[in-house]
Amino acid sequence: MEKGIVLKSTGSRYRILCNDGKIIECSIKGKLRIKELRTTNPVAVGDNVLFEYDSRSGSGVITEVLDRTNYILRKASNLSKHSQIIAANIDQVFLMITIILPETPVEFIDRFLITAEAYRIPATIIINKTDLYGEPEIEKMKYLEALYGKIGYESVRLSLREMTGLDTLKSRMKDKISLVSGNSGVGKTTLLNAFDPDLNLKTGEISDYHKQGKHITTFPEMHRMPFGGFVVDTPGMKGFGVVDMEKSEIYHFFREIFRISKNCKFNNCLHLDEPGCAVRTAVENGDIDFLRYRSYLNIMDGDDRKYR
Ligand SMILES: Nc1nc2c(ncn2[C@@H]2O[C@H](COP(=O)(O)OP(=O)(O)OP(=O)(O)O)[C@@H](O)[C@H]2O)c(=O)[nH]1
Ligand SMILES: [Mg+2]
Ligand SMILES: [Zn+2]
Repeated sequence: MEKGIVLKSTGSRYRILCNDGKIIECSIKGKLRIKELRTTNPVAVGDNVLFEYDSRSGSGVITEVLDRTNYILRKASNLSKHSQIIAANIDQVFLMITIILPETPVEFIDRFLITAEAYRIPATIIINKTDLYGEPEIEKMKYLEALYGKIGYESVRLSLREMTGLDTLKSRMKDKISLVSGNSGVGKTTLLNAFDPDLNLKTGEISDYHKQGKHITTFPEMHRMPFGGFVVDTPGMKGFGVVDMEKSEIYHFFREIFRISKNCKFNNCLHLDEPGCAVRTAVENGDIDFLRYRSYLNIMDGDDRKYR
């Protein structure tokens, strides 16, 4: 029996990094099932697994998934009760955004941040492609930095064209397991290639017509970094699903809304139109940013099935 960590999972095949540095392709034992979780992939990137190595074929069979410290899920599809595990055992998450080419919507940022909050995983925002920004984009970048800074999320400016901001990220990612998420085309895979040019991963072009990425990366994949630690590159998601969240608890994951909600008149206040709602008052006088409140309303308004 050998132990290793899952670098990549594509349906039925798994790439495992062993303790001794070897990389072994594995399949999975027929009966392997993870407790009560109903997921489409019982083994995910970042999982620590035990496997049996077959020296004749040079491949292995995973027999056990060791306990996870955490995992990030996403709905397999809108109607499905099943979820897909994006990654497990993650120390921290980075949301890469861009002001233009493509533009990351604020609601996308908020959906991501509340998901990280729900999983209690520290989150940092990376603002990439700063080389493309003129005056209006810089204004918007500063606005977002101030908005999220006030709530308690740090932002790091990055340009992978000019190679600025890389050292800050390296020092934060060193010796940790980090996940990089963000919409298609923001530059997640380009960042991995900048960290380690030997990776030579496939990156995309931004189509001028849609000003969007083209979903180049199709599976989450974990890469070992030359400076120590691992980074998980993920496919650009159109919308980061908010799973396993009751409507009545969504506001718990908007940090500043949760803080102020303690002053609401009713303790079951959902901050929609209840009398004596301290959250609405705070939105009106600018203590809570309207964009954040709008994200909250949109998420509350969303398809119920997303929330369980
Ligand atoms: N100008 C500029 N272009 C960049 C920068 N970073 C990445 N790009 C370009 O943006 C495009 C998309 O980059 P990718 O790394 O493929 O984006 P991704 O986030 O991995 O996209 P998906 O895999 O589809 O989710 C590529 O053409 C990169 O060269 C940057 O800092 N400045
Ligand atoms: Mg990519
Ligand atoms: Zn309220």
